[in-house]
Amino acid sequence: PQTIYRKDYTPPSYLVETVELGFDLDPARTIVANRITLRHNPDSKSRDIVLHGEDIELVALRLNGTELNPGQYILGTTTLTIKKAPLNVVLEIETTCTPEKNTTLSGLYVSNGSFYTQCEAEGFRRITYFPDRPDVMAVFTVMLRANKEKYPVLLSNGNLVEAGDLDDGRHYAKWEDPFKKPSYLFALVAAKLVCQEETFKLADGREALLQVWVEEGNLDKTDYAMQSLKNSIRWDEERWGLELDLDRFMIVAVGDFNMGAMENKGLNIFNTKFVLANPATATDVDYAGIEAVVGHEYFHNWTGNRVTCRDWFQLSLKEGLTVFRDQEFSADMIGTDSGRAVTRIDQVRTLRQAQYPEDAGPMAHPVRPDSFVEINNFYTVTVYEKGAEVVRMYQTLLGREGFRKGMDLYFARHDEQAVTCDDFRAAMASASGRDLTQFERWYSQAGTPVVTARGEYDAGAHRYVLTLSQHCPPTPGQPEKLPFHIPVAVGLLAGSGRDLPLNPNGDTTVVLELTEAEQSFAFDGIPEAPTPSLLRDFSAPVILEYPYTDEELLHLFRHDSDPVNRWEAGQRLAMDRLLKLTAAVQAGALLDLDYTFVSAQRALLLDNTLEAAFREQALILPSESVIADQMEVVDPQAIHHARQFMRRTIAVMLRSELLNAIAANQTPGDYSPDAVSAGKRGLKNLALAYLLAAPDAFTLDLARRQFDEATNMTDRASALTALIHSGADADEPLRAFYDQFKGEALVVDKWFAMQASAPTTNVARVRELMGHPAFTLRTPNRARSLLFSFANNNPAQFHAKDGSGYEFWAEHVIKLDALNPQVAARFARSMDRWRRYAPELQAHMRHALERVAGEPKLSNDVMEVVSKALA
Ligand code: BAL
Ligand code: ZN
Repeated sequence: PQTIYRKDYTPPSYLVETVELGFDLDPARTIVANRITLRHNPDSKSRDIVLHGEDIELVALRLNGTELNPGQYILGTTTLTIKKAPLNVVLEIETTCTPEKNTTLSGLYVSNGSFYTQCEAEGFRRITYFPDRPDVMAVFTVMLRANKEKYPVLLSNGNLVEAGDLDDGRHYAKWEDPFKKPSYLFALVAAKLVCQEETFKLADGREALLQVWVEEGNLDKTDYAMQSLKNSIRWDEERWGLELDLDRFMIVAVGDFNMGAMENKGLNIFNTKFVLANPATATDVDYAGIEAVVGHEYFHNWTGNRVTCRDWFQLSLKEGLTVFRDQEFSADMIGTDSGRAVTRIDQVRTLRQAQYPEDAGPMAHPVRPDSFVEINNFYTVTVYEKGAEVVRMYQTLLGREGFRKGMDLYFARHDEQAVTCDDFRAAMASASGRDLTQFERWYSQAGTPVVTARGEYDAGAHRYVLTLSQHCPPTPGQPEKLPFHIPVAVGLLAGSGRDLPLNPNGDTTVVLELTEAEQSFAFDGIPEAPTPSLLRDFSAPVILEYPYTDEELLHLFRHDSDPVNRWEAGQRLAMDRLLKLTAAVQAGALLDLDYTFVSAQRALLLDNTLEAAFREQALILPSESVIADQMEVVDPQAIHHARQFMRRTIAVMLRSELLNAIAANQTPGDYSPDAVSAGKRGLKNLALAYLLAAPDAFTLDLARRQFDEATNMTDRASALTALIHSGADADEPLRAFYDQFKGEALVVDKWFAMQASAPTTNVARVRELMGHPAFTLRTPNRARSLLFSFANNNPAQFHAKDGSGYEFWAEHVIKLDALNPQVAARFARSMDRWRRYAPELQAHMRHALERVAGEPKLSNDVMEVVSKALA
C-alpha cells in the first residue's frame, strides 16, 4: 500500500462549482447521475481532471455534452483521469453501485432495509466519480427517487425544494444545500422512519425546523436528543456567537454505523447509541454520551463545515476543536464548578486510558500527522482528545476572552474556506498579539511530554523555587524532540490545607509557561514550606513527575482546592500501592493494604460536603490497563489479582460505609439524567460493585433486589454487572435481562459487553456467546460489544498465557476485515502494545500478528495497523 505524505500536498487542478446528483435508489443496483461544473484552478499547473472512484461501475461519461469513449480518459482502480481538459468543463457521469452488498458502511449502504450514507473521509467516491478531497467545495442539488412504500422518507442536505409521486409506486424529493461544502459532508437517507420535530427560535428571530428521525417504535426515545440539540443551538449562540445557518436541521439514527455520528450538513446521521434513550433502556453514561455527541455534531456546523480542512492531515483542526467545544458544552450544561471538575476528570481518564498508550505505541502520530496509508486509521484519540487538549491550552494561555477573540478572527478570516491547523494558530496569535511559534510543536511532535518538577523552600527568604524540566520520549520517525510550550497551572498549599497567595494580587493559582528544557520559577512571600499542587485542572497533556511523599499526597487528597488535583493525589496513592501489590503477587508474597490508604478512602466516602459524583471519581481505582502502563514488563494476571485484592480489602474494611453510601444515595421518584442524580447513582453503584468484590449472602441479595426492582437502566445494568463480575451464579438474572430487552438492540449490546468484560469470561465463553442468535459481526455496535469489550476490558483473560486470546483476535481481525475494514482495523489496534509483555506472550502475539499480516487479501486499513505493530 502507498503512503501519503502531508508535504506532498498540491492544490486541486480543477474546482467544482455545482453538483447535481440524481439517484435511482435500488438496493441491488442504484443508478447515480452526476452532473458537475468544473473550472480550472489558477493555483494549479495541471490541466488534468482527477476524479476518485471506488467499487462503482462507470456507465457513461460526457464532457461538455460529448460522450467520451474509453480512449479519451484513463480509468484506474481508484481514479478516473481526463488529461488536458478545457478550462471550463461540464461532466456528466453515470455510475451504478450495489448498496445491499456494501458491508463496509462507507459510501451508500443498506441497514435494516433502508438506505444511508457515510462519506467521511473518503466514502463519496464509493457513490460517484468526484474530486473527493475536502478542499474542493461545491454547491449540491440532489434528486432522490425510490419506491414510496419501502422508502417513504427521502432526505438529503439543506432544504427540501420539491417532492411528489412518480410512476410504478415511486416518489421523488429534491434537496438543495445553499452552502458550499466538500463531498465528505454529503448525505442521503431513504428509509421507513418517523420523526419527532419542533420549530425552534434562533437568536436572530428566525425559526428553524428541528427533526429527530428514528425507526418506528423508537419515538419514545428521542426526547433527550431533541433537548440536547436545542441546548446545543442555544449554547453555540451564547458562548461563541454562532448561529444555525439553515432553516432545517435533521438528526437520523441508524443501527449500523462505523462511528458515533456524522456531521453532514443539515443532515446529521447518528449511530442509534447516541440518539435513543429512555430511562428503561439507557444509562446515565448513555445520556451523557448523547448530549456530548449531539453537541459535537451540531458544533461541527461551524467548526468543520463552514470552515473545513484543507486536507486530511488537518483533521484535528475540526475534530480537536469540536471535541473541546463539546467538552465545554457538557461542562456548562452541569453549570457547577464541581460538576465541571468531574467532566475534566473524565477527560483526563480517557487520555490516560487510551491516548497516552497510543502516543507511546507503534501507531503514535502527531496531532497533525505527517503521513498515513489509510486516513480512516487516523480518527484517533490523539487527533480527537489530544487535539482538544491542544485547543484547551490556547484558552489556558490566552484566557477565555483572548481565546474567544481568536475564534472570532478565525471565522472572520476563513468562513467557507478549507484551511490548516497553522491558520487556526495564526488567528489565535494575531488576535492575542502572542507569539505562538513554539506552540506549533504540539501539532508536529508525537509523544507524551514528561515534566519533572522539584521544589526548594528557603525559610529565611520566604521564597519557594519550583524547577520544571521537560523531555519527550522518541516515537516512530521522531527520535529527538524539541521543548514544548507547556502551560503548568500551579498552587501552593499551606500546612493548614489552605491555598497560599502566590503574588501581590493574591492569586492562588498561576499558569507558568514552560518553554525551555528546564526553567525555575520563584515565588516570594511564602511563609512556610508548601505542598505544591501541580498541573491544576490538568493544564497540559503531559506526565507530571514529582517525588511526592505519602504525607504530601494525603494532604492534597484531603485539602487541595483544585478538585482535579485532589482526585489526582488519590490516584497516585492508589497507583503506588497497586504496583507494590502487583510485585507482591508476582513474588508470591503476602498481600497487604495499609490502613492509611483505606482510612483516606473512608474519609472521602464519608465527606458529605463533596458531591457524590466527585466521591465516585475519587474512589474509582486506576484501571488494569493504566496500571499496566506503569510496568516495565506487563503481567496482566498479576495486575488483575492485585487490583481485585485492593477492591476486596476496601469492600471488607469499609463494608458499613459502603452500605451507608448505597442507602444515602437512592434517587427515588421519576428518573432524571441530571448530573446530581447521576452522581448519586454513580456513587451508589460503585459502592455496590465494591461490596460484590467480596460478596456474601446479604450483598448478593442487595444486588439481586436492585436488579429486580430497578426503575431505570443505570441501576439495573449496574446490579447485573456487579453480580456477573462477582463470580456468583448470575445465569438467571442474565436470562431475565435478555428476555426483557431482546427487542432493544442497544440493551442487547450491554448484555454482551458486561459478560465479555467479566473476569470469568475466557475465550471459550466468548466463542460461545458468538454463537448466540443475537450475535453478528456485521453490526459494528454488536462486534464492539463482545469482541472489543473482551480484548480491551478483560486483559487478564485476553492475555491468557496459552495465547488463545491472540489466536481468537487474529481469526476475527481477518473475518471482520472481509466485511468492514474500518471496524477490523480498530479491533486490530488491541495488539498495539505487544512488545511490553513477557517474552512467552510476545511470541504468541507476534505469531498472531504475522498470521494477520500474511493474509493475502488484507485491506490497507488492517495492513497499516499490523505492519506498524510489527515494524
Ligand atoms: N467527523 C466524523 C465524526 C465526528 O467526529 O463527528
Ligand atoms: Zn467530530
